Amino acid sequence: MGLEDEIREIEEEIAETPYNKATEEHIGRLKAKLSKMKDELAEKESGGGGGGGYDVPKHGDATVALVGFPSVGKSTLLNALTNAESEVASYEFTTLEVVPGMLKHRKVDIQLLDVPGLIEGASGGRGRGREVMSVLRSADLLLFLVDVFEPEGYAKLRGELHSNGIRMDSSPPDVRIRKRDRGGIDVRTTDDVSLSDGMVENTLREHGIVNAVAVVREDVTVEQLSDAILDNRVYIDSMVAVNKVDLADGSVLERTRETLAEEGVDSAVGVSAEEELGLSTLKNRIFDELDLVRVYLRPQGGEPDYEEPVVLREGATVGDVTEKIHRDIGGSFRYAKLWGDSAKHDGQQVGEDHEFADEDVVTVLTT
Ligand SMILES: Nc1nc2c(ncn2[C@@H]2O[C@H](COP(=O)(O)OP(=O)(O)O)[C@@H](O)[C@H]2O)c(=O)[nH]1
Ligand SMILES: [Mg+2]
Repeated sequence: MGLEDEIREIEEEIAETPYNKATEEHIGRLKAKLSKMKDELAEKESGGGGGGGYDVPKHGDATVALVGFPSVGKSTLLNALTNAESEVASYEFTTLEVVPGMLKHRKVDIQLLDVPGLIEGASGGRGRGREVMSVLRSADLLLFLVDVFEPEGYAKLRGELHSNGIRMDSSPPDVRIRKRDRGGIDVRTTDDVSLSDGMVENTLREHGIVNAVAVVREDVTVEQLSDAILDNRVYIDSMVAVNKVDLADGSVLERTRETLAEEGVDSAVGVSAEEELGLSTLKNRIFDELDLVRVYLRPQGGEPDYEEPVVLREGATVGDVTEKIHRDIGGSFRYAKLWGDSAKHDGQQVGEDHEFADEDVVTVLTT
């Protein structure tokens, strides 16, 4: 029996088994087994490896990958959003051509990647699954592009990415597994965890771990627990744009809206790549979803450089900026002077731990 058949059998068994206290452990074990087998399948079909191998050069301040089936309008959108003059040469992969474009928006250089060839079953090694997935895994944000007439494509795409270890719009579960040489499995959980200790233990065993301390500090599902054990998942935010709205009437739009809402999407951006409609809304949404902070450097005694901010992820500190500009400033950090939303007053003196707000101005003083 092939792996696919085994997976189907287990799925059926789970569906047919009523869930109660008596069957809970058994179902937990089945689910652990299932997630492990699905992982093996994805690995096998994609030719091994959890991604990696095909490094996309990092350009710009952040990278957004366009995800969509053929003909939804990815190329058209890339051309409409990015400056053709600034287009870098395509990255050549063994069999995959990723077309990059640079979008400068609100002073941030956002690299958009048009990743062609994402077809249903791409994860299954048909097409160029492994390369596609490794490009997607390296992105800071996934922009799903959905054809207004085929909103069902969205769930399929997400399914493909999910089975390749890409976890969208969630954080890594708060689970720590420390393997050890002996002592069996020691499970520690916080009060809000609903999985039983036995279930956690079984899941670890399903993954071949027999000696470990497992600390679960969040109410995770069996799948999330498996994710934590496997440790080869990537966690990426995503957003949705619906393309070709120029062709759709009200009832089509309404159906699309409903289909997406069923998938938990209530804020897709409607665009027409061809007619260039909705693009500024889309750019702003991309910018917002990236959760960036822009920091303007001000040389001591000089004026801030408002043209070229240092771009960092939300939550970045003064220390992150000094790290980034270290080569330019030299010396070691003494303190920083700060202006902007995160400053208590103009020119506030702060240390390396201080967290920036967007559009802060900073002067770094070194020895
Ligand atoms: N009417 C309309 N056609 C579009 C739009 N965007 C793309 N198209 C057309 O759809 C076809 C596929 O677009 P393309 O960008 O090549 O799709 P890709 O395969 O996802 O890169 C082309 O004929 C485009 O001209 C749109 O917003 N409206
Ligand atoms: Mg294309």
